[in-house]
Order: sequence, then C-alpha cells, then structure tokens
Amino acid sequence: MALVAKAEPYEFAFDARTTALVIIDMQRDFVDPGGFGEALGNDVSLLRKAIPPTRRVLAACRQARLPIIHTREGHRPDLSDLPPAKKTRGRLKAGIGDKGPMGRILVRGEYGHDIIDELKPAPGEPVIDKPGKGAFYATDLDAILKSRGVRQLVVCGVTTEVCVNTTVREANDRGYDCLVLEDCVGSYFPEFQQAGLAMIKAQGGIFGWVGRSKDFIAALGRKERR
Ligand code: TIU
Repeated sequence: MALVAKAEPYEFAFDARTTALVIIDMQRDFVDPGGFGEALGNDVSLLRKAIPPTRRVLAACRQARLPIIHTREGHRPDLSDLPPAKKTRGRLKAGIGDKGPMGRILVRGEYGHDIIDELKPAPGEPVIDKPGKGAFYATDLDAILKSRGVRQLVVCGVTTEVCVNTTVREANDRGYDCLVLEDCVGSYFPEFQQAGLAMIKAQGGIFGWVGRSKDFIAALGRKERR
C-alpha cells in the first residue's frame, strides 16, 4: 500500500518496502568550516542549513528501516581514477589530490574526504565511494539498490546543482523515481539552489519530485501507525 508525501509537481506516492534514502557527499571537504569548499571562497553555511533536517530524515528512515545509502566523492590515493581533465580544471593552487586544510583534497582515507560527524553512517549502511559527480557512474550503487528491490529514492545532500542533480538524472534514466527534499540539499549559490530544484520538478516532474523533510517524515509516520 502506497504512502503519500506532499510534493511538487504532485504528491509522491511510495512504498516503504521499495524506497531508499540516499545522502549525497555530506563530506567535511564540502560542508565544514575550514574545508576545501570554504578554501575556494564558498559560504559553507548555505550547505550547513541542510544538516538539521537531514538528521531528522535519517533518524526517521532508520526507525522505518528503509535502506540508507551514503556517498562520498573522491579518489584513490594514487589518483589513478582521477581523470586529468578533472585534476586540471579550475587552475586551482590546491586541487584534488593536493594537500588541503583537512588532508589531501577529496582523497579516500583523508579526514576531509569523510562524512561529517552529524550524519555519520551507521554500521551496515553502505557508503558508496564515487569518482564522479553522479553516484551511479563507476560504482555498484545500482546493483546494491536492485538487490534490495529498491525503486524509489529519497535524496538529500550537496550540492544541489552538481552531485545531487547529476545523481537524480542518472537515477531517472535507470528507472528510479526520486524525491529530492529541498531543505535537505544545499548549494553554494542561492540561484543554483532554486534553479536546480526547479529543473527537477518542471515539465510534470521531468527528473522527479521536490518536497520538504517534514512532509516526507509525516508520510513515513503514517507507515508506523498502520
Ligand atoms: N558533491 C558535489 O556536489 N561536488 C562538487 O564538486 N560540488 C560543487 O558544487 N563543486
């Protein structure tokens, strides 16, 4: 029996047995003061606003026993999976693989690459290490979701127009329905936050749905009361 969450362009109907929570790249390098993102001149408070509602969604999904997946963007320490184009883009003084404020930037195993303490994965929750912006590219995410019978994704994380949008587009092409929680995603650019969400729900939900954490949590709560 479907649960229903208020969303745009229309309500998101989902089955708790086939829905997973996916939290994208809530890594210190992007989100924490003193990390790579801030070193690039970005205002991380725009991303940090997403932490409290995402914590509430994570707690509700754990209680409802939904599969929970975390992702991290980053590369092998030898950088063998880092395309030269990605390495040189931006002409940064300190870029991916270089020494940054929290260890080597976006390198697996480094402190800055890991997920923030507030949203620490629990034992048994898969963490997908991805070399690209999309969580499906060059990862086993699709296999993990398919093996659990997942067909719908509830998406949180950063950044809205980069890794969240890329992942939602990849998921859409693979046949998943995605609900993006607008208060649980963040961008360094307010105009991209707005446009990134508008693009998902335009044209009748061309890539998916956009909703709010409280409405999704309320819908999940209706499962608990059944
Ligand atoms: N996770 C993610 O979005 N990676 C980025 O590089 N985002 C930027 O907005 N730069």
